Amino acid sequence: RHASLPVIELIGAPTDVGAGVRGTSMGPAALRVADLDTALRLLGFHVVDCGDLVGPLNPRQPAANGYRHLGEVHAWNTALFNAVLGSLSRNALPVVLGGDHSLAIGSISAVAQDCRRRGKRLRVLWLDAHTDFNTSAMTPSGNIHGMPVACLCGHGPMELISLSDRQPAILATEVRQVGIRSVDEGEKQFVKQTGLTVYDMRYIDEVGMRATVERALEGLDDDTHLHVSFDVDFLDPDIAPGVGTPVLGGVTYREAQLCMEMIADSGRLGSVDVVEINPARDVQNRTALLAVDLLSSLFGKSTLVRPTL
Ligand code: 5AB
Ligand code: MN
Ligand code: MN
Ligand code: MN
Repeated sequence: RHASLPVIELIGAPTDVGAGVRGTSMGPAALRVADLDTALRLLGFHVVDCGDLVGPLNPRQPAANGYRHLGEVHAWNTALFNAVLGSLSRNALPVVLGGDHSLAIGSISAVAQDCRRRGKRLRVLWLDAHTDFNTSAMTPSGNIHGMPVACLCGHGPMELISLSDRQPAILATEVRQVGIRSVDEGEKQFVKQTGLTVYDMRYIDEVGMRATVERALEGLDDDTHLHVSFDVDFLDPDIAPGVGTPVLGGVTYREAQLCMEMIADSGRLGSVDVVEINPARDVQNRTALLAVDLLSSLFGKSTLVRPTL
């Protein structure tokens, strides 16, 4: 292990209460079976597996007032908020093993609070097929995993927008979204109105992944904390079938590798969510194995010495 590298703390959050399709509660186990800890240790990191957080089971209720399982989502996010805040206060680098993407509300609320305490700037890189910018007024499903970015920006139920010490937890200008290809009608209007920076699949098609990630990471300085929220449905379902909400036309293996390598090169990575892996939809744990492969690149694994371009 290298003393200069941060300690990586793995925080399991085995829940699917924010999703419509069941099964992301098995995500942390799938990532452990795929040997995430070993992969990160091979890169020289000291890795501490903090085990799994505990929270309510999935009550399988329909949406009420535009939200499904609001109380349960709140309970999981409160536990995760505290765990991530603790990890950051130890100067560790927390990696949240989801779980559905509603967990980003708790993790990023904690990251934002820690940034304020340290006087750091925040950049959130949101890798996803979806913008996750719905509110109860526009959601087609009531599933809160479609709402975390809106909640973090202050648009959501009181219990989910007030986890951190400031409201809104983050500013829309701190977010960059990459890989987007499914946005609901009302959500689309709200994304535009808010001015979220979205690099959608068409953008990647037209300028390539390299220019896309360059722009998404533009303006990072020594004092910027970079949080990567990696929804595995960012990836094309042909290579990552184990997700609850697959969308055709996703990021290829090579594009994803380049994206992760460029983030590693930025040297600013401070925290990560790996969410929406659904082993119940997977084939021989392919999706978790792929996620581990990509996380290795995110944490600095490269094929050879980097050539000058
Ligand atoms: B994910 C949908 N927009 O709100 C909704 O996987 C899907 O965290 C949300 O990105 C997908 O229900 C949430 C149709
Ligand atoms: Mn192991
Ligand atoms: Mn998502
Ligand atoms: Mn998604």
